[in-house]
Amino acid sequence: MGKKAIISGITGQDGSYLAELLLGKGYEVYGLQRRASLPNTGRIDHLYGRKGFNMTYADLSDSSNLLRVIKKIGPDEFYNLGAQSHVGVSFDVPEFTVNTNALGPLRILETIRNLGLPIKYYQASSSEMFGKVLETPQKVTTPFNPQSPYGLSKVFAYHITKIYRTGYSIFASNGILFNHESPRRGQNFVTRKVTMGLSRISLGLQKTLRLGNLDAKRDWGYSKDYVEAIWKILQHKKPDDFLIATGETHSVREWVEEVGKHLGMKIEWKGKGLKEKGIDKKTGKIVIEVDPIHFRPNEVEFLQGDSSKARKLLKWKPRTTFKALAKLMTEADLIYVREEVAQGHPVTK
Ligand code: NAP
Ligand code: G4F
Repeated sequence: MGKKAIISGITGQDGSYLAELLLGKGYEVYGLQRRASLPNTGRIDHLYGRKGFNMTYADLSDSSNLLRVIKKIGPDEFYNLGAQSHVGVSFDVPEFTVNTNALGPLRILETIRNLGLPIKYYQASSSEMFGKVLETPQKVTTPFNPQSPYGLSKVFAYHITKIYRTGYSIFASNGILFNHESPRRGQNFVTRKVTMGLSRISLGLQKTLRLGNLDAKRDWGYSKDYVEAIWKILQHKKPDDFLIATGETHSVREWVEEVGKHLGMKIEWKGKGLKEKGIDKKTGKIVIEVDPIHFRPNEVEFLQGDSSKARKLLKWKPRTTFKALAKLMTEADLIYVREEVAQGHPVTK
């Protein structure tokens, strides 16, 4: 019989790709779904009915429910991907963010400890923990300097995972993943916001796209490549902490230009600060404007990861470049937007 894995956050970007990966490897997958007033399973609807795929209600804020579910399933592996994952939103809902992202992992680890079962635990740690970076490129050994409630909640989760590993001999590992994107990325993260927005503009369905800090730089990879690393981390012979990144860094501005190219635009920048505009040279139209509503109280300006430890010990490396990522996401969103229009979705001019 195949291994059993629980995935929290299965309805999210990474959870959906990880579920596909594990099912392909013959796992029995148990996804944790939280209650929502509208369907929240769009990314995994295609998996219902597939052999080995199971879903159950659970919430990372509910210890008794986590205990019941983990005890009943008795998994070999627990992938904790569930989180309030939006950095900007974490300034608006800091307590909820900490409850889910910091205390959620503690609740799972306490359950594993109390049950005394040999469950391997994966914690979805984040490059956001490096915050205002103290070293470049960032390594597994680089000190953390978080700048948001989200970043700090993940620092707690990172350390509590290490503490349960060393204190109670639980196989508990951290994957410090740098930004990773895909056509399944939430639409309020900058890469997807740009691929969706510029696709709509190219089809004449929207006039401009309003963004925040255009100069922020990120080390962007592809979610499908990164879930392979997540799986490999729990297959490693001993629990440990790994950093997963491409090693390349690009600005939001470069992402906009690259996406624009795939839509036949040539975006040039005019003006400074809040007055800066991105103009499509081919049409002369303004396609990007700056809106301070998207600025954060504290910003993480720069991230670039050194994943040499994972490349050596896990034999993992990213396969998708920045340019390839922009191409695949833009192509997917052009189709997505056309389908939205065909289905009569409202057009936001
Ligand atoms: P995502 O698309 O936002 O998915 C987050 C998932 O967590 C969703 O399934 C969400 O459920 C679930 N969730 C939220 N609050 C919950 C709660 N209280 N109880 C149970 N489930 C809850 O995020 P992602 O991009 O796939 O990222 C996966 C994990 O990796 C997250 O922990 C994130 O913080 C971390 N991470 C992501 C990146 C990245 O660049 N993507 C980088 C580093 C680390 P709903 O669908 O119902 O909202
Ligand atoms: O796409 P973002 O919202 O991602 P951010 O803040 O880097 O967080 C993501 O990556 C983390 C790993 O480092 C994860 F842990 C976290 O869960 C999440 O997946 O913003 C990227 C950059 C930021 O500097 C932001 O200020 O883009 C800048 N930005 C500029 N305009 C914008 C916008 N971000 C968003 N969301 N929306 C904008 O309009």
